[in-house]
Amino acid sequence: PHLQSYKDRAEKHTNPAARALLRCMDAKKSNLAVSVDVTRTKDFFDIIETVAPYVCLIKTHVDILEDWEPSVTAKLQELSRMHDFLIFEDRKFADIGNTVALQYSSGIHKISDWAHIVNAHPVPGPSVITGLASVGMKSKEERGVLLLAEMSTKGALTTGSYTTDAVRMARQHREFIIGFIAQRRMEGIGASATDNIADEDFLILAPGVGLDAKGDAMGQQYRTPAEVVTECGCDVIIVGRGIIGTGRNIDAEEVKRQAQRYQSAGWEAYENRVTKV
Ligand code: UP6
Repeated sequence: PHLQSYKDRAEKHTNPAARALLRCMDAKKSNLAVSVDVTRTKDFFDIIETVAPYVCLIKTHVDILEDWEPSVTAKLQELSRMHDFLIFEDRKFADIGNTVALQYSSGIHKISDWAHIVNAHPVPGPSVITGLASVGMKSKEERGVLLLAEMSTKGALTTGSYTTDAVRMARQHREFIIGFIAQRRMEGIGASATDNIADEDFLILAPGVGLDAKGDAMGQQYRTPAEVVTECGCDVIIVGRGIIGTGRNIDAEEVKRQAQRYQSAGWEAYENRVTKV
């Protein structure tokens, strides 16, 4: 599917959240997700309002907001409708089915109420999917889950049979698992002769993307949009500090400039991929 256009894939995908994301990517000519990793709500919204025209997806870690209040997610949903982007809460669920169902639906954040997409570590086995599906598949809204098949960090344990088994798990739940956090394409991995892989379309969202730095002091590793999208076939580039910077003060002009720069680089990398054949 990585040689097909986002538009064609949007028409064929069976999950509503995946369809909505692919449609938005095509409409806005953007495969850029911005990771808004800041601790103050004001900065959070300043960044989102600045980058909104350039993104298909806003990735959040709402649990790092020091002054979070229920109105934050209401406002986030409003911005998502106004500026046409989806919301991905990077919660990385990793517990037994019953617990993840509660973490997804309840607590102060009530993630399933507002996040189109969430993610989960496959480490507990298929029950993590059953747990999340018991909430997400009941929702009237568009909901989908990504499994973390690979991580971007140095020394990550997400390799070999772990990754293969993650893909096998996803293949059993294609109505709800829309793809992976990974560094390359995953279709067909670990498939048996009886699996119908011809129409498999997993969205690949890749973190660890940067144009200027190769990594940080805490194990993060960066690749360029061209490496990630053109060479490795990933669909969405996830960029945090490359766009929002590392300083305590947010420079809106610079954030805007970087968002435009990554949007162009990501889209050019995609065009180079789909026209390569
Ligand atoms: N993230 C990774 N690597 C993974 C999974 N998730 O970096 O394998 C997330 C981080 C962060 C963002 O939690 O929110 O993607 C990357 O931020 P950065 O671009 O500032 O490094």
